[in-house]
Amino acid sequence: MGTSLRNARNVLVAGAFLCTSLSAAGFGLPSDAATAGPPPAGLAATKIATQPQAKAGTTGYNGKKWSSAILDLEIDGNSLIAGYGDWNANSDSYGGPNGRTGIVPLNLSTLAWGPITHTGTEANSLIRRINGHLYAPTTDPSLNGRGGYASNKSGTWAVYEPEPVASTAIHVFDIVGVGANELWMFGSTKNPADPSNPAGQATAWRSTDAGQTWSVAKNEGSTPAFGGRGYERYYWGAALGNKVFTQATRTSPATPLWSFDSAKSSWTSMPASAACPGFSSTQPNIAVFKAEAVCGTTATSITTGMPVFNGSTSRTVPWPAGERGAVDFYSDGTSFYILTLDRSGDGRQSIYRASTLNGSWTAMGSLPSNGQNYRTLAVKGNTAYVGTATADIFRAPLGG
Ligand SMILES: [Ca+2]
Ligand SMILES: [Ca+2]
Repeated sequence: MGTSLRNARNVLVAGAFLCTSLSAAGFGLPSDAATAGPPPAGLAATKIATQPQAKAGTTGYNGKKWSSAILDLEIDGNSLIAGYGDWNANSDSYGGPNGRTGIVPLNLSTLAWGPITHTGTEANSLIRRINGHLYAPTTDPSLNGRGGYASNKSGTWAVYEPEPVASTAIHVFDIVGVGANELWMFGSTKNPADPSNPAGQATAWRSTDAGQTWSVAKNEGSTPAFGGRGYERYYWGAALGNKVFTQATRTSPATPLWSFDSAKSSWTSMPASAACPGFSSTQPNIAVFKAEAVCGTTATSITTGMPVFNGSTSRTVPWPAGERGAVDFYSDGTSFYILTLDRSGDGRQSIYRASTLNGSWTAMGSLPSNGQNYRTLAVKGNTAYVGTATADIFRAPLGG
């Protein structure tokens, strides 16, 4: 229910827009048009479903109009799970006993939506796969929910609200796993030294027994409370090998990038510049692929390529020729996929695949032009699923 500064997913590509406007204004940056060339061949994409609870939001909810965007997608067996909700519009804080946001599996054979498991949050903005199961943190617990996560780790979907997370979390933005038994959550809590502050300190929680018990692993906030009070948060975590990385946003004085070594059970501070450019930004859209973290970021460097962090240093992987950014990433462990921003504003978004993050991309194809509406993708085998800003799910065969 805490106020959110902005929905991070919506600003992933802000830097790309900046580059375009600078180019147009004659600042000497390379023109997109000069290298764009033709877009990839069209995919045979079809709309297979509309997420009903996400779509219903457009009609207003106790006077609140909220976004219908699909925020994230994952696949579990024959079920597609779509994250949705609007934690800026506080979409579930003012409603019935169970709210409207939840986990609703889409059967990929029958294309029927299954029952809803209410998650007690205004949005599920992220769905992670950890040790073969899906986890969705309670991004912004509603009046009917508490801090924690939804998961199908038991075989069926359920909501887990463990202490001390449940009664203290204002936000839970991310959840990651290390090895077989270690889980982490990242978000924010009130600062005991400043109780009037709606969310005074970034907080990370750790479990070493597969989620049975939890404790605070780190928290930090501004001293005294920063002008952006309420926005001191860990928006993301990334697990690379035995190490977990996170960095708080809007702390003053600024706090470092942190690395926790699970083998040594100790924290090490690192300069923010060691990670991806913009890694500290309000962007939890981080995908791990082959022991590197790919960072969705608002930094202007996204105009030159995809920031990748290996735990020590960062590098930039060039976008496919003619492309200027991505709105989402997806890793199936073997291949890494990107869903691009449209090409120079022509409304043409495409899917590319890489097996190694070295700038060599295979064009899977472009989606039907629909005004920059595609937001997130997941891939199963050679089939892509794409969620839109208007609650729709598209399916596109990718070929071989
Ligand atoms: Ca995603
Ligand atoms: Ca909210």
